[in-house]
Amino acid sequence: MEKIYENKEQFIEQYRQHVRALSGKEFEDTSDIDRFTALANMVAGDARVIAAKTDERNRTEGKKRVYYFSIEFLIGRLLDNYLLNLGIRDLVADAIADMGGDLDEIERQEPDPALGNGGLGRLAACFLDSMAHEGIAGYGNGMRYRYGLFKQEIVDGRQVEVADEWLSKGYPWEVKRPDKAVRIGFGGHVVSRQEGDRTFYSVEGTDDVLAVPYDIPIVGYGGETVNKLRCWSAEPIDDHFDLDAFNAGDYTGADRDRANAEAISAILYPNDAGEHGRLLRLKQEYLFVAAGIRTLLDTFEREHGKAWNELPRYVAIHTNDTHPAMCGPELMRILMDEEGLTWDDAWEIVTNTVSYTNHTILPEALEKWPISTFSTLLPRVYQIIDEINRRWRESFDMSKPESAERLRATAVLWDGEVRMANLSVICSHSVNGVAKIHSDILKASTLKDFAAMRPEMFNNKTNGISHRRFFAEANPTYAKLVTEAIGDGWLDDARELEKLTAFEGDPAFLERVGASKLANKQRLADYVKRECGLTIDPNTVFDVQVKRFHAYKRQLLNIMKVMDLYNRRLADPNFKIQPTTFIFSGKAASSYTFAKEVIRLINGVAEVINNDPRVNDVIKVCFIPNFRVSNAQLIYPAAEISEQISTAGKEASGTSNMKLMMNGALTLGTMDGANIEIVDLAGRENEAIFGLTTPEVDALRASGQYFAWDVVNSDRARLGRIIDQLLDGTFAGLSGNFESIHHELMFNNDYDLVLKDFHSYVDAWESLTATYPDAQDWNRRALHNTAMSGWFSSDRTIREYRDEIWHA
Ligand code: T68
Repeated sequence: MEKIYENKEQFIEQYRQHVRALSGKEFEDTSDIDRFTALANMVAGDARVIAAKTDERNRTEGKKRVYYFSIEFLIGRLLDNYLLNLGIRDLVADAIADMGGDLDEIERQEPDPALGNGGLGRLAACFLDSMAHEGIAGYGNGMRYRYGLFKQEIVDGRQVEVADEWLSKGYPWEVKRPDKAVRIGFGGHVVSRQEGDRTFYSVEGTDDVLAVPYDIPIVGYGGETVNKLRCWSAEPIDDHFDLDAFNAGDYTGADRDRANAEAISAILYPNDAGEHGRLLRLKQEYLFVAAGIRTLLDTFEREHGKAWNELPRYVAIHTNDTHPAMCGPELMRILMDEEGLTWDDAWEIVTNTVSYTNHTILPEALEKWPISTFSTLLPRVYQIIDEINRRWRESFDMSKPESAERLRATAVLWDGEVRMANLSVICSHSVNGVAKIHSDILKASTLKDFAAMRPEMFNNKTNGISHRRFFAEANPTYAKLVTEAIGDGWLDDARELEKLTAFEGDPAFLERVGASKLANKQRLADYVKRECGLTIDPNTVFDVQVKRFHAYKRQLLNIMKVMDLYNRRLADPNFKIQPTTFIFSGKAASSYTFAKEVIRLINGVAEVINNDPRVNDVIKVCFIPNFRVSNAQLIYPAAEISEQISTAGKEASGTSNMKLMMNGALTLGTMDGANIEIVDLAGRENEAIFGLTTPEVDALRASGQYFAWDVVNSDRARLGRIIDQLLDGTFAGLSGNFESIHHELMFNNDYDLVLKDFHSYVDAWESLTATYPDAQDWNRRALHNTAMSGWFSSDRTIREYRDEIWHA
C-alpha cells in the first residue's frame, strides 16, 4: 500500500492546516465537530486523489463498469472505516492523541446517514465496500434523501417517529456536481412522428425537475481503488422563484416550485412492510433510474462512441430489488427514441445488460402500481412496458395446456396493475435470490413459472457482510487477538479466519476470547446506561435480537419466552435460570401497527421485570432505541446468543445472523434463510436449532389442521397464562394492555406459528444457556463460529456476482 503520510509529524502538520483553513482556529481551540469536519475533509481529499488514479486505470484497461442501482444505501459512518482501509488508522489515532485530542470522540461526531430501512440497504453498502476491495469498477446509484429514515424514540413504551436531520451540520464526504445534473420529465403526453417506415416517439408537455448528483467516495481496503456512490437529489429546473408573490407577502407561494421539486428527495419511505402506492415513491424510483441511466450512457459514449451493441460488454446494470425496475424500459426508451435503434436491437442490449436480485417472497411486499397512476406520471415508459408485456404474451403458445396459467403468473400488466417483479425478471438475463433456500423457494414457488421457462437465468448469491466494518472495526479487542494469532491477512481474505480453528484447544487463548467478549459487553452496558439509564450486568448472558420489527421475524416469540421464564420463576423461586440480559433493537414501519405493538409489549415487559427484585437478578430486558449502523457496531460484538427465529421459509437470508456469528455469538434459530448455511459451515452442534422446517410449515398450512386455541389449551399453565397476561394488566403499566397481539394469536389463528414453535424454542434456549457455565467450551464454540464465518464476507459474495453475473 502506498503511504499517504510519511509519518505522524507530516500528518499533524497537514491536519493543523486543514483545521485552520476550515474553522479559522488553532486545533486546540476547536470543538470535536470542527475537528471531525476537517479530518473528514482531508481524508475525502486523499480519497479523491486515488479516485482519479482509479478512473485513469479503468479507462486505460477498458474495464467493464458495474452500476449497482439501489434506492437505499445504508453506509454508516465512514471516517473510521476509511482510515482502516487506507492503512492509517493507528497513525492518525496516535497523532491526534499527541495533539491532545481523541480520535474516538472525533469519530462520534459523524452523522450516521439512515438512507436505508434494513438488510437490503445495508447489503448495498457492504457491496460497495467489497467492489472497491476487489478492484471492480463499481458504482452505487441511489437517492440522497434530505431526511434519513425516521429517528425512533420510545415514549411510554411506544415507538415515536421523529425527523432525522442528518445533513444539518453538513456532510463533508459528499461533493455536489451541478455540472452533471440531468433533466427528468414527469407527466405530459406521447407524440409520434413518422420518418420513412419508422415511427419515433417523444413526450411533450412534461413537468420537469432537475436530478442533481452528490458523489461520495468509496475507499477500498488496501487503498488501491476508490469508487463512487452517486446519490440524486431533486431540484427545480431554473429558479422559478416568484419575486412578485414574495413582495406581496406570499413567501410560500413564491417558492412553490422549489418545494414541489424538493419533495421528491425529501424522505425515504419506511415501507419495508410493503405499503405501496405513493406517487412520490414512484417519482423517486424514476428519478434515480433515469438520471443514472443517462449518466452511464454518457460515460459509455465518451469511451466507446455510439457502439451501443457493445454496451453489455462494457456495462453491467444491477437492480437491487424491484425499486429500480424501470432500468430496462428507460434504457429501451433512450436507445430507441434518442439513438434510433430498433426495438429488437435495443431489447437485445437491454436484456444482456440488466440483472436483478430478489429479496423477498412475502406476497404483500411484491411491488405493484396501478396502471392509471403509472401511465399518467410516465406515459412513454408505460407505453414501452405495455409493449414488453404484449410481446411477452405473444411469445406464448396458447395451445399448450400450461400456457394460460403461466401467462397469468408472469404477465407484467394484470388486473389494472404493473407488476414490478415480473418486469424485472423479463428485462434481465439473471435473477438471483440471497440465500440457498430463498433461491430454491423462488424457483419452486414465487417465480416458478419463469423458472420453468428459463431455468438458466436463475441462480443463488448468498448474502455477505463487510467483515472489515462489522468485525475489524466494530470489535477491535477481538480483532487484535485474532491478528496476533494468525496475522492480519484475514482483513484482505476473510477465509483466513479458518486458521483460528487451530486455537480451539488452547485454554489460554479461549480465556482471552472470553475476556474480549466481556470488555465488549461492558462497552455496550456503558452505552445502555448513557442512552436508556438502565443498568445491565456484563456477567449475564447477552441474548440479542436486532433487526427490523416484522411479524415473521417473531420478536413476539422471543418476548413470550421472557414472559414464560418470569412466570415460572415467580411460581417457583428454585426454578433455575441462567442469568440473562435480553437485548432488542429495531424500528417498525410507521404504518405497521402490529409490529409497533410488539415493541410496546417488549417495553411493557421490561418495565415490570427490570423493577421486580424477585427476578431482576436473573432476567433483564433492554430495548435499545433507534437501531442504526453506528450502535449496531456496539451491539454485535457484545452478543453471545444470536436470535434468528423467523418462521421457516420467510426470511430470505438475514445478515445480522452473519454479523453476530462472526463476532462469536451462537445462533439460536430456525432452519431459515442463511441460518441453514451457518449450520452447514459451523456444525449443528455449535448452534441451537429448533422449530418447524419450511416443508413442515407448508404442510401444516396446507392441511388446514392448525388451530391456535388447541395449542394454547394443551398448555394452560404456561402458554395459557402468557395469553391471559396480554389482557389482564400484568404488563399494562406503561400504556395499557395488548389486545391486538392477543387477537392476532387467537383470532387470526397465529399466522406466523408463534404458538406452534413456542415449546421447542424455549427448550432450545434452556438447553443452550445450561451450557454457558462451562466458559471454556462456550468460548470454544464462539471461536469456532468466528473461524468458520469468513465465507460470509461480502468479498466472497461480490466475487460470485462478478464471475457469474456481471462477467466484469
Ligand atoms: C431484506 N429485505 C430481507 N427489505 O428481509 C433479508 N423492502 O432477509 C435479507 O437478508 C436482506 O433484505 C438483504 O438481502 C429488506 O431489507 C427492505 O428493507 C425493503 C425496503 C423497501 C421496500 C421493500
